[in-house]
Amino acid sequence: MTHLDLAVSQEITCKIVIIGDSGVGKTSVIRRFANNEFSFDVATTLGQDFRSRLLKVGSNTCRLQMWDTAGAERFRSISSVYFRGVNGAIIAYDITNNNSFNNVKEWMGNFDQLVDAGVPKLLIGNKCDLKTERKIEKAEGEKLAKASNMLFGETSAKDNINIEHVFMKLVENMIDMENNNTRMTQKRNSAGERRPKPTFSETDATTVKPQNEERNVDVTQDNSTENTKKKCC
Ligand SMILES: Nc1nc2c(ncn2[C@@H]2O[C@H](COP(=O)(O)OP(=O)(O)O)[C@@H](O)[C@H]2O)c(=O)[nH]1
Ligand SMILES: [Mg+2]
Repeated sequence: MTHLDLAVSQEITCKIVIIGDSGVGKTSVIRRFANNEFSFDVATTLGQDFRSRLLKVGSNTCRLQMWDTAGAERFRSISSVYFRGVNGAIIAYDITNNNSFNNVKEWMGNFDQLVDAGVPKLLIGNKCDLKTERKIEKAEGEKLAKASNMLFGETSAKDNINIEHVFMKLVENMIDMENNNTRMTQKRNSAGERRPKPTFSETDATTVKPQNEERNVDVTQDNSTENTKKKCC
């Protein structure tokens, strides 16, 4: 884990993963948010890859790395490396596909086995542009999310509906969570207890965003698509 010198750089890196059945639109959602692009012909490359986008958060810069399963979910063979150091997760289903909704619980179970319970999760019902083909009512998604303590939103990667909003909600939650952890850690430290490992990768998140600062966040597009052999620090 690398700690940045904040005098030199104010940038932190946060990692989110997206999971869910094949075909629900995971890759499309990431591409829409990272590069504002969409295609019906999404080429599948096996392995993991991620895209990133720079977000201006308060006076700091967050490089949001969005890791894609890149097809591995078809074989239920997502490596645990995918979840390492994760700060937030998106679990996706397709509102026109009952199976993809029924499988959400299984995806959540997989995630919870590998990742700290406190990591914020967002449930999305994607393809909400397909109104006449809808099988899952919005209220069902909301209910499941509430019962599982997840954020929720319906999205369309195709028509760019709600994508920006749900990602920002997740990032805000990740930052809140980290600020709370840091405050608890500071209390524990002053009581002489051992400091737990920080969730955010490159520096303490207190530097990310002062609590109560205005939330909505300026966004700077960063069009880099990167290959994942690189370790997410
Ligand atoms: N109508 C519609 N199609 C979508 C949407 N998102 C993805 N798709 C299409 O659904 C198919 C599967 O998308 P993909 O991103 O590969 O899903 P993944 O397997 O979960 O990564 C592709 O043909 C996409 O173009 C959406 O919001 N609306
Ligand atoms: Mg995909």
